[in-house]
Amino acid sequence: MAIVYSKTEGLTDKQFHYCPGCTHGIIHKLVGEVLVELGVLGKTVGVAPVGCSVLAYDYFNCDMHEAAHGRAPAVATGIKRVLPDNVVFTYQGDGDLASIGTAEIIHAAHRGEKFTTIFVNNAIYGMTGGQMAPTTLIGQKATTAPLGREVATAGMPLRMSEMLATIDGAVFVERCTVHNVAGIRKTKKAIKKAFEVQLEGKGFGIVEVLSTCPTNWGLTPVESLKWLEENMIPYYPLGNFRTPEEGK
Ligand SMILES: Cc1ncc(C[n+]2csc(CCOP(=O)(O)OP(=O)(O)O)c2C)c(N)n1
Ligand code: SF4
Repeated sequence: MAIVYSKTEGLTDKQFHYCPGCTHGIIHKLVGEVLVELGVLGKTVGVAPVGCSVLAYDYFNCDMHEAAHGRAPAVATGIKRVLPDNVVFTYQGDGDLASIGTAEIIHAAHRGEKFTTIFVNNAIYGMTGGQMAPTTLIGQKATTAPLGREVATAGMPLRMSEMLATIDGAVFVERCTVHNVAGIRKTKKAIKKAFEVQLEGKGFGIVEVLSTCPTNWGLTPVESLKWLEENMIPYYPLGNFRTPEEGK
């Protein structure tokens, strides 16, 4: 029988540990496919975060480095500066990137470090059991906000892409979603573009991907996709915030 689909060589054969309906796996697949299509898998170094994707070093079929929570951009800076001909990326959740690692990501962008960040925003701390993240929506329940996030005490959810797009060194900034097929296709295009920007030596690039966490949202996989579409996208609008053509 003809093979019509096979797993990308950009991923190892290791079975994902992600919960059913979690879209981390889709995002992994897209990154793996892009690295293969760009022909850079053999010279790529990824930096894994702390969060549910802490084991990303087992899944991507390239060299990988682990970083302490939030510090992936600092680690990636060191790797890229020492190995400028290699392709370097970080893969980070919203707790990792938008909370403990806020300074690292902002200053890596500010310095115009020439690596790529895949930012997985699921509006919650997944790995540690559903605590509120800076990205948690108003009214969204979390273990540390059992009645839902309140503006008075927790402020408004942080829009990282919009903020990073104000920084001159961040030459490519786009927000995407993987809750449906059209969104998955656009996300792949954005990831590819972000890596191309790195290959052209233009500066820092980031793709924010809106992602599900059925386990901590307390929803089924299908309900989670709907919840993302109906609740996350209105607050986190999709689109490109910066391209090299516009930036400088
Ligand atoms: C220095 C440090 N502080 C806190 C933690 C605990 N911790 C591990 S993962 C995590 C949050 C992960 O959430 P996120 O980055 O959104 O990723 P997700 O699990 O949702 O994919 C926290 C607070 C840690 N490991 N190290
Ligand atoms: S806890 Fe949430 S983010 Fe983590 S693997 Fe499960 S569904 Fe995915």
